Amino acid sequence: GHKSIVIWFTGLSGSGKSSIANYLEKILFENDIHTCLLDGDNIRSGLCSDLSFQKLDREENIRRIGEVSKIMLEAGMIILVSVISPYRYQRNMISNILGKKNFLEIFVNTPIDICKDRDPKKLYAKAHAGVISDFTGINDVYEIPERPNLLLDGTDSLKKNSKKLIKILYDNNII
Ligand code: GGZ
Repeated sequence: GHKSIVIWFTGLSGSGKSSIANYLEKILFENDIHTCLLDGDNIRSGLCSDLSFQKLDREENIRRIGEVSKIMLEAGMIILVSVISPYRYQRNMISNILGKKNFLEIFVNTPIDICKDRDPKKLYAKAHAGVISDFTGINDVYEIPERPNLLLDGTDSLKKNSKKLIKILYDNNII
């Protein structure tokens, strides 16, 4: 058996949050651990398709994802959340709502120049060209976590980062 927890990945677009979350989910699944993955990119095409990237809408996006996480937590799952979640106060608020012992803040720290080089959807290029306004890290804020439960280097291998995640889950008696 395992305990339930919310593993909250925060970081810039292109930092590698979703790749790491997907990789971890696969490992957990192979070990018969039930998970649920909430990915900003997917959620924004469904549950939050009415929302923009302006401050109030980002707050509403994160609020809803926090509430869904809470429901899933009560269902006993391990929830993997991958969203930029740029505002420190709001990440802290969700941690308090869920209870600190139920929430792991994972900061995927990748230098913005590397995110720009990766730019899989050419969003950084568009932001630079002024086609997209309010783009996180270019013309919108990202507040780095001050005391994340775990700091990952987004340029490290998925294998290395997933090992650190498995360790923190083990150390916290989750798995
Ligand atoms: C940031 C944007 C923007 C703007 C579109 N700013 O890397 P992606 O492409 O695939 O995932 C990003 C996703 C961010 O959604 P989140 O729900 O995680 O953001 S937040 O927590 O701030 O609400 C990115 C894409 O949407 N995207 N426009 N202006 N990211």
